[in-house]
Amino acid sequence: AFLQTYAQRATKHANPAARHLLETISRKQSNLAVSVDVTKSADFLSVIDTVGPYVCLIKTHIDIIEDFEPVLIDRLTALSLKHDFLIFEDRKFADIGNTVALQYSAGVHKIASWAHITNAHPVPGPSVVTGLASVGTPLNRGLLLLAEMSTAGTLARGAYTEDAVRMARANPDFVIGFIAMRRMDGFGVRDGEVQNSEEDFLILTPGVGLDVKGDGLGQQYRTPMEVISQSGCDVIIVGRGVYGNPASLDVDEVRRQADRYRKAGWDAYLDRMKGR
Ligand code: UP6
Repeated sequence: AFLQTYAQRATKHANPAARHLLETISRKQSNLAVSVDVTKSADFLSVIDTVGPYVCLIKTHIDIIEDFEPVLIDRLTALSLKHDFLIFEDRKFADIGNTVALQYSAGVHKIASWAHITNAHPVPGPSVVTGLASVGTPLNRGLLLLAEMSTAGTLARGAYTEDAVRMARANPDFVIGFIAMRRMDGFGVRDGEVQNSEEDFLILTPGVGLDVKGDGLGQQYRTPMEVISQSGCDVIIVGRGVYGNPASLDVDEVRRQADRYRKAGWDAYLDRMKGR
């Protein structure tokens, strides 16, 4: 799939959220997702309104907002319509099926009601997908499994990564892809098994930065060229690379960085497609 254009993949994808994301990437010429890891509602909305024109997707950690009120979700949704991006709540569910279904649908945040995409750790086994699918499928949502992580010393590797891909393959209607550092094509295919050639998992990749290699807390950064062109990933997820560390809310600078990462991500995609 990674040698087809985003637009070609959009026409074939069975999941509505995946199709919507691929169409948005293609329309906006942006494979950039900005991860808005700030703790005040006003800063959250300001960063999103600034980077909105440059992104296909906004990634949230809604549970870090200190002054959360339900109206924040109305504002976020309004910005997603204004700027034409999808919303990915990076919840990293990791409990039994019944509990994740409740965490996804209920509580203060009611994630399933507004996030087009969320994600889960495969650690509980297939029931984490079944539990989330019971809530998300009727709402046309999509799930990513964390097959790998960007952190130094991650345990998500080897047989764990292979099993994550098998879990996805067993639920292709709801699982639209992975958080991973490279393409997962051919992963988890046992001897004698044939991989479905129509399979198209999206690879969304954090740990992307143009200026630094790490953050001193285990995060490891690679460039958009390494991630999209060399490793075949589909979407770059950038947080502090766009708004700084500590977060600078200088609107012009945030806009400049969002534009810079959008261009770097798109150039890396054009590089991958070169001569195809
Ligand atoms: N994230 C990672 N690595 C993973 C999975 N998720 O960094 O393997 C998330 C973090 C953070 C964002 O939770 O929200 O991606 C990366 O932010 P940064 O660009 O500021 O490092």
